[in-house]
Amino acid sequence: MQKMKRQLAFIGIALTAALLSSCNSSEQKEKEEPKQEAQTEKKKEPISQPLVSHIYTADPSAHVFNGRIYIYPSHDTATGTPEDDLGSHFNMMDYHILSMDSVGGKVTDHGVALHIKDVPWAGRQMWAPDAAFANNTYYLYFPVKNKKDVFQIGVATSDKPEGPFKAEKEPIKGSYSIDPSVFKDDDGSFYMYFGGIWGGQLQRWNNNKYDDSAKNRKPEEMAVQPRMAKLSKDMKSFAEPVKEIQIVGKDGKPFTEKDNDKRFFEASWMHKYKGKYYFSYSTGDTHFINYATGDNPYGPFTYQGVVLDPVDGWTNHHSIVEINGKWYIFYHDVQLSGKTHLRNVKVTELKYNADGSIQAINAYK
Ligand code: FUB
Repeated sequence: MQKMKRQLAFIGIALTAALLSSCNSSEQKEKEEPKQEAQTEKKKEPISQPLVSHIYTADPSAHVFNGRIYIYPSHDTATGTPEDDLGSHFNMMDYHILSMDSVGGKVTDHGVALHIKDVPWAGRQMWAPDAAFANNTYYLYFPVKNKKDVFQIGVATSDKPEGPFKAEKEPIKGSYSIDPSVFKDDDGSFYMYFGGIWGGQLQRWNNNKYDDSAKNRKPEEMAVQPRMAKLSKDMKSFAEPVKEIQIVGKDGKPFTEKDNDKRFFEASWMHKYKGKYYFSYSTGDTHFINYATGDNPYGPFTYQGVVLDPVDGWTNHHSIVEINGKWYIFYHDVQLSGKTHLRNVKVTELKYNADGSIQAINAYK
């Protein structure tokens, strides 16, 4: 009898505890819901809208050719490739060139400019391209994995800025990794800046030699630096061996991997402002676009600060260009899809301070 009473008392306690805990969790829920509402109310407003919404576009490299603005973006598509740290979900297969007569003007999509099936050496993943004009020809530079799954950089030509482009049969000799960006200096020389770590494979290239087994750098190790080479007059080959660029802090020292809010990750871009060379890049896993300045195209480049704060989506990639006396940054976020591999390109004005420093941009109000 005594035992039964004890059992009944235990059951009573257990039931009361269960009831209380269910009350607590529904209270908890109630507490969480308004919090979510408050977050929705404070939803951040983008400072600019996608340039096109009928296709997903990313990594915009902008240029002014013949007085018109041309944008050379990646063309994101939903291929269902599972997401991983190597960026396999960025499984793009072609390029579409966009153009407009002014910032804010109507944007034209010129259709497929180059498809992976027309690049004889390509395997998969057409990533961020760039373009240049020389020799009365438009050159499209693009990274794609070769048939051994190693990224290299290809070149294709056209007599029109919007293409269609015809790819060379082989990648640029000595090229590797991703995100080519081609800069024309005032003396007419062209330089290509490139590279990207992790899925971009730059950590596997040391002294221009490929080592498949090379791992991502450890926090205390020196950060991997971007690469560059002068282009030959034919614009289809390097005029010199690929060089490593030095990005250094104000103390003159290169960054270590743990300085990942400052060190180079991918998305090189070079522009010149008042005689100085501005090398800008993405910090990848910390999502900033940063910049460093130097006195010549080879560097070293001294870290200066942030150009663009993290945008919605994992990647951050940009180009900086002067149009009719004003400077603009072309960039992307994921406003249309909310998905990291389905991005949309945008543009906003970029301003300098009197000392030549760039006013950091936050893409949301
Ligand atoms: O678009 C694929 C890759 O994502 C680019 O090459 C990187 O810069 C990053 O934006």
